[in-house]
Amino acid sequence: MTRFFGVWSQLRTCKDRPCRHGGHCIEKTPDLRDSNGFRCDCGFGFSGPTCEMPIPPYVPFGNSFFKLSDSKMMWNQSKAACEEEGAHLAVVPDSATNDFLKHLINTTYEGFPSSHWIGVKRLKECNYTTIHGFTDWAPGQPVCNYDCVHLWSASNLMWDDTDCKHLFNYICEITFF
Ligand SMILES: [Ca+2]
Repeated sequence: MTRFFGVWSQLRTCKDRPCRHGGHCIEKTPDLRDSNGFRCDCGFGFSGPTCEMPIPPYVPFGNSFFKLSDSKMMWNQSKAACEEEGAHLAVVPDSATNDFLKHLINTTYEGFPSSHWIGVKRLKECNYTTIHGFTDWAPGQPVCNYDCVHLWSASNLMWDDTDCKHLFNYICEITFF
Protein backbone atom coordinates (compact mmCIF):
# COMPACT_ATOMS: atom_id res chain seq x y z
CA MET A 1 0.00 0.00 0.00
CA THR A 2 1.22 3.48 -0.80
CA ARG A 3 0.02 6.79 0.56
CA PHE A 4 -0.71 8.88 -2.49
CA PHE A 5 -2.24 12.37 -2.62
CA GLY A 6 -3.96 11.78 0.66
CA VAL A 7 -5.62 8.50 -0.25
CA TRP A 8 -4.37 5.03 0.38
CA SER A 9 -4.18 3.17 -2.84
CA GLN A 10 -2.35 0.37 -4.48
CA LEU A 11 0.36 1.92 -6.64
CA ARG A 12 0.87 -0.39 -9.57
CA THR A 13 4.20 -0.43 -11.31
CA CYS A 14 5.76 -2.43 -14.15
CA LYS A 15 6.78 -5.03 -11.57
CA ASP A 16 3.08 -5.98 -11.40
CA ARG A 17 3.19 -6.73 -15.12
CA PRO A 18 0.02 -4.68 -15.82
CA CYS A 19 0.28 -4.51 -19.63
CA ARG A 20 -1.73 -7.21 -21.34
CA HIS A 21 -1.58 -8.74 -24.79
CA GLY A 22 2.13 -8.23 -25.24
CA GLY A 23 2.07 -4.52 -24.34
CA HIS A 24 5.43 -3.03 -23.32
CA CYS A 25 5.49 -1.49 -19.84
CA ILE A 26 7.21 1.85 -19.25
CA GLU A 27 7.82 3.16 -15.72
CA LYS A 28 6.61 6.67 -15.08
CA THR A 29 6.11 9.05 -12.19
CA PRO A 30 2.50 8.93 -11.00
CA ASP A 31 0.51 12.13 -11.49
CA LEU A 32 -2.84 13.47 -10.33
CA ARG A 33 -4.84 12.16 -13.26
CA ASP A 34 -3.45 8.66 -13.18
CA SER A 35 -1.98 7.30 -10.00
CA ASN A 36 -0.35 4.34 -11.70
CA GLY A 37 3.42 4.26 -11.94
CA PHE A 38 3.46 2.86 -15.45
CA ARG A 39 2.13 3.31 -18.91
CA CYS A 40 1.67 0.67 -21.58
CA ASP A 41 2.95 0.82 -25.12
CA CYS A 42 0.42 -1.55 -26.66
CA GLY A 43 1.18 -4.16 -29.28
CA PHE A 44 -0.63 -4.37 -32.60
CA GLY A 45 -4.39 -4.78 -32.30
CA PHE A 46 -4.87 -3.58 -28.72
CA SER A 47 -5.44 -0.28 -26.92
CA GLY A 48 -6.43 1.11 -23.50
CA PRO A 49 -4.43 1.87 -20.33
CA THR A 50 -3.43 -1.78 -19.89
CA CYS A 51 -3.87 -2.85 -23.55
CA GLU A 52 -7.05 -4.60 -22.48
CA MET A 53 -9.21 -3.52 -25.43
CA PRO A 54 -8.99 -5.29 -28.77
CA ILE A 55 -9.17 -2.89 -31.71
CA PRO A 56 -11.67 -4.17 -34.32
CA PRO A 57 -9.93 -6.41 -36.82
CA TYR A 58 -7.80 -5.18 -39.66
CA VAL A 59 -7.87 -7.27 -42.82
CA PRO A 60 -4.59 -7.92 -44.64
CA PHE A 61 -4.04 -7.02 -48.29
CA GLY A 62 -0.68 -6.52 -49.98
CA ASN A 63 1.72 -4.82 -47.56
CA SER A 64 -1.13 -3.29 -45.57
CA PHE A 65 -3.96 -4.00 -43.19
CA PHE A 66 -7.33 -2.30 -43.72
CA LYS A 67 -10.30 -1.75 -41.42
CA LEU A 68 -13.78 -0.42 -42.09
CA SER A 69 -15.07 1.95 -39.42
CA ASP A 70 -18.06 1.17 -37.22
CA SER A 71 -19.04 4.84 -37.01
CA LYS A 72 -19.64 7.72 -39.42
CA MET A 73 -17.67 10.93 -39.21
CA MET A 74 -16.55 13.97 -41.20
CA TRP A 75 -13.36 13.53 -43.26
CA ASN A 76 -11.08 15.33 -40.77
CA GLN A 77 -12.50 13.36 -37.84
CA SER A 78 -12.03 10.12 -39.76
CA LYS A 79 -8.40 10.99 -40.45
CA ALA A 80 -7.84 11.73 -36.74
CA ALA A 81 -9.59 8.51 -35.67
CA CYS A 82 -7.29 6.41 -37.88
CA GLU A 83 -4.19 8.26 -36.65
CA GLU A 84 -5.22 7.74 -33.03
CA GLU A 85 -4.66 4.01 -33.47
CA GLY A 86 -1.43 4.34 -35.44
CA ALA A 87 -3.10 4.06 -38.85
CA HIS A 88 -4.01 6.50 -41.62
CA LEU A 89 -6.97 6.94 -43.94
CA ALA A 90 -6.60 4.34 -46.69
CA VAL A 91 -4.64 5.29 -49.76
CA VAL A 92 -5.53 3.51 -52.97
CA PRO A 93 -2.44 3.13 -55.16
CA ASP A 94 -3.78 0.71 -57.78
CA SER A 95 -6.85 -1.09 -59.12
CA ALA A 96 -6.09 -4.26 -57.14
CA THR A 97 -6.33 -2.37 -53.84
CA ASN A 98 -9.35 -0.45 -55.09
CA ASP A 99 -11.13 -3.70 -56.05
CA PHE A 100 -10.19 -5.27 -52.71
CA LEU A 101 -11.69 -2.35 -50.75
CA LYS A 102 -14.89 -2.39 -52.81
CA HIS A 103 -15.18 -6.14 -52.24
CA LEU A 104 -14.54 -5.69 -48.49
CA ILE A 105 -17.29 -3.06 -48.22
CA ASN A 106 -19.75 -5.03 -50.36
CA THR A 107 -19.29 -8.24 -48.39
CA THR A 108 -19.39 -6.43 -45.02
CA TYR A 109 -22.62 -4.67 -45.97
CA GLU A 110 -24.03 -7.70 -47.81
CA GLY A 111 -24.54 -5.88 -51.10
CA PHE A 112 -25.94 -2.67 -49.59
CA PRO A 113 -22.74 -0.68 -49.08
CA SER A 114 -22.41 2.69 -47.37
CA SER A 115 -20.08 5.43 -48.60
CA HIS A 116 -16.54 5.37 -47.15
CA TRP A 117 -13.96 8.16 -46.90
CA ILE A 118 -10.50 7.43 -48.26
CA GLY A 119 -7.26 9.35 -47.83
CA VAL A 120 -7.58 11.33 -51.04
CA LYS A 121 -8.02 15.09 -50.83
CA ARG A 122 -7.97 18.00 -53.25
CA LEU A 123 -4.77 20.02 -53.32
CA LYS A 124 -6.05 22.77 -55.62
CA GLU A 125 -8.42 23.16 -58.54
CA CYS A 126 -8.78 19.64 -59.98
CA ASN A 127 -5.59 18.22 -58.49
CA TYR A 128 -6.07 15.38 -55.95
CA THR A 129 -3.56 13.52 -53.76
CA THR A 130 -3.68 10.29 -55.75
CA ILE A 131 -0.94 7.67 -55.51
CA HIS A 132 0.82 6.73 -58.76
CA GLY A 133 -1.92 8.67 -60.56
CA PHE A 134 -4.48 5.91 -59.92
CA THR A 135 -8.13 7.04 -59.80
CA ASP A 136 -11.54 5.42 -60.11
CA TRP A 137 -13.83 8.42 -60.56
CA ALA A 138 -17.54 7.79 -60.95
CA PRO A 139 -18.99 8.93 -64.28
CA GLY A 140 -19.03 12.75 -64.39
CA GLN A 141 -16.69 13.06 -61.36
CA PRO A 142 -14.79 14.84 -60.03
CA VAL A 143 -16.66 18.11 -60.38
CA CYS A 144 -13.68 19.64 -58.52
CA ASN A 145 -15.86 21.82 -56.32
CA TYR A 146 -15.23 19.82 -53.12
CA ASP A 147 -12.06 18.74 -51.30
CA CYS A 148 -12.72 15.23 -49.96
CA VAL A 149 -13.07 11.92 -51.76
CA HIS A 150 -15.20 8.92 -50.84
CA LEU A 151 -16.06 5.55 -52.29
CA TRP A 152 -19.59 6.43 -53.31
CA SER A 153 -22.36 4.00 -52.37
CA ALA A 154 -24.65 5.44 -55.09
CA SER A 155 -22.11 4.68 -57.82
CA ASN A 156 -20.84 1.15 -57.13
CA LEU A 157 -18.23 2.57 -54.75
CA MET A 158 -16.47 4.50 -57.50
CA TRP A 159 -14.79 7.75 -56.38
CA ASP A 160 -16.61 11.03 -55.84
CA ASP A 161 -15.47 14.44 -54.60
CA THR A 162 -17.86 15.79 -52.00
CA ASP A 163 -18.28 18.06 -48.98
CA CYS A 164 -15.81 17.03 -46.23
CA LYS A 165 -18.50 17.66 -43.62
CA HIS A 166 -20.66 14.70 -44.67
CA LEU A 167 -20.82 11.92 -42.10
CA PHE A 168 -19.55 8.76 -43.79
CA ASN A 169 -17.88 5.55 -42.77
CA TYR A 170 -14.14 5.47 -43.41
CA ILE A 171 -11.30 3.05 -44.08
CA CYS A 172 -8.15 2.97 -41.94
CA GLU A 173 -4.88 1.47 -43.19
CA ILE A 174 -1.75 0.29 -41.41
CA THR A 175 1.21 -0.20 -43.70
CA PHE A 176 4.24 -2.36 -42.92
CA PHE A 177 7.48 -1.92 -44.80
CA1 LIG B 1 -18.71 15.21 -56.74
